[in-house]
Amino acid sequence: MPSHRAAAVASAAVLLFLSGCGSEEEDPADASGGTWTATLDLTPGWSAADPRATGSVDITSTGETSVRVTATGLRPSTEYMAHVHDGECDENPPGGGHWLADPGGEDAAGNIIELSFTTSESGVGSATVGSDLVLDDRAESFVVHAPDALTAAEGIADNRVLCGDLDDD
Ligand SMILES: [Cu+2]
Repeated sequence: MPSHRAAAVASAAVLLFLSGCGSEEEDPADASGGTWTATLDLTPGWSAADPRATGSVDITSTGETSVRVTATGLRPSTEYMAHVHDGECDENPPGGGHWLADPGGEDAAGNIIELSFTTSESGVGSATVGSDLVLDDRAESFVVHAPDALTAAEGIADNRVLCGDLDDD
């Protein structure tokens, strides 16, 4: 007797995959948003005054913006300002002007991405700031500014200590 061959009756199981109603949609025309990183390097004007200064920044900008900056080698217990800028670091001055959310709007709070941090006694500073503004590809760099009083005391023409060109992740 030939061995019985079990006839497997494969019933076609109809599987209903219920996809979620809210499928993800991306608008290819929307150039806003993204993530960027930059290594912050000394600008030429400060290379003699603060030779060990360096830093980094991580930016996530999707719907809203979060900026995290860390820096070392700065002056102790000093408040620094920082912004997203619209020029590259090899421009003069390094980083050009502020990135403006509305290019026709004011160069002021509410239309720029700005943060400040105060360094420790060992010259280390960090900060994380959130903003409702969403960056776009006009954002080119991140600049850390020394206080004007320190800049003047050092006899340096520009207060831009650190600058980093933003790289898209
Ligand atoms: Cu600035």
